[in-house]
Amino acid sequence: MFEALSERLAAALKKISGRGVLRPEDVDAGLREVRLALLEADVNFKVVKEFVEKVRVRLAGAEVSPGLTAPQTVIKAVHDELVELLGANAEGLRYKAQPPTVLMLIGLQGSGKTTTAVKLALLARREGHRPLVAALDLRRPAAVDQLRTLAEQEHVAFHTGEGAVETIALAAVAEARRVNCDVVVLDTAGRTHVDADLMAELKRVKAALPAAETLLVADSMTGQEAVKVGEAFGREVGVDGVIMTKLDGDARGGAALSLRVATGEQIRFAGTGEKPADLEVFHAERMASRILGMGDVLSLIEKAGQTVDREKAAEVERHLRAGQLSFDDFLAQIRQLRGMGSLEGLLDMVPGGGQLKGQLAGANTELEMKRMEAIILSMTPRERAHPELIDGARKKRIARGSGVQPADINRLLKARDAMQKMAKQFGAVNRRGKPVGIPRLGQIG
Ligand SMILES: Nc1nc2c(ncn2[C@@H]2O[C@H](COP(=O)(O)OP(=O)(O)OP(=O)(O)O)[C@@H](O)[C@H]2O)c(=O)[nH]1
Ligand SMILES: [Mg+2]
Repeated sequence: MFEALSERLAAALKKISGRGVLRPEDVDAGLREVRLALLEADVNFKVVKEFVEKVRVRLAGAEVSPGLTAPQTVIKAVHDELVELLGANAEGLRYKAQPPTVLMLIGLQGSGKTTTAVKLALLARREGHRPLVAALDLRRPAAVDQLRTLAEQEHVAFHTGEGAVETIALAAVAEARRVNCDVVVLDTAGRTHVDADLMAELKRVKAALPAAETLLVADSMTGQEAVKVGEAFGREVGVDGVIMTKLDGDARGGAALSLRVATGEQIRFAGTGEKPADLEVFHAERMASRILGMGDVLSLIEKAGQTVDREKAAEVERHLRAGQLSFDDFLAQIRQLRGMGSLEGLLDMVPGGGQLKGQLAGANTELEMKRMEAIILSMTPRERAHPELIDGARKKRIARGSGVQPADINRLLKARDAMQKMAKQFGAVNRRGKPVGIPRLGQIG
């Protein structure tokens, strides 16, 4: 999730010079790139402006933090500001002391309200509560059936009715009391655009149930519209929190920032798939790290300092830059990564790592690393130094030697190519003709 924005910011920030002093022109250059990256990620332009100014204030007169390079200092400031903007505290469902807890889901058509209603019901049940979902989307009979079917599949209590939506909402609460349910999730109708009729309907429901919490469900693919949508629902109906859906897709990330600013409310949950279990409490820290694609830069620096063999790292780096990544280098990288913890956790912390992680998705990465190591150890020194020598016959021999399939060898060759390609991108030379100073595994610390 958020890969597009994170890759973009990673590219942007590496253009800042790596000098030890944070000069105003470095800050300007960095912030210009941050602004462009955010705009391209579809963050609303007003939000971008505000955000960039806040980072500028944060950086005004700041010195390069001890142990960090200038770009890392800017990254840290952007990261800290993101966390602050997104809201530092992750919070799950707020249950009412006096049941039932009523949650009203509102949002545009197709944003994910119906799916999320069932997801929230299951979350409540996991937390020991008894949920009921109610269909208030009466314009489309199919909408009622959709919720009914999902509820039945998950054995969640369901209610609907006919007539005025606010009457049905009240009846749903009464029904919940009758069947001893203490959480009621109201699924409302959506429209393709912010629409006066819909707003009036939602207001009536809300007036009938003053104790309900209103959660705006928003598709994370929503672009510049996000602020308009957030402001309209906030102003007309009132919003107590936001749920971002479809964060498993290639969401560009902008909507989370825009909605947070537009509604003034926290992003509370993240939908991460179509299945009823795919809902997570939203974590600002985690999200900010992902947006940056640098992950938690500081903890990476800490970890790297403890385990990196600097000389070997420098050599790998030289080879990467020259476009000659050998399998000896690759082996050193793998071993270094393994010494530092889980590969996936680490990839989150490395610029561009999201890309690699995508390619590894679903794999058992620990096992995969061991397998890679075995394969490399079955290569001759010449093959390690010159991977281009590895033809079909050699692949077969290496596969036999390491007890894997030739397809596994191909995967490893591809992984090396991907790493090499990434390194070439990051190793590019900046405008002033100096190598770009981005944090790399071998360099930081
Ligand atoms: N991948 C993914 N798909 C999701 C997620 N949430 C919802 N969807 C899908 O998005 C589509 C629309 O979801 P609904 O729950 O029907 O949306 P809605 O807001 O109820 O739509 P209307 O009732 O038409 O206003 C469905 O195909 C869902 O499966 C999510 O977090 N990830
Ligand atoms: Mg629906």
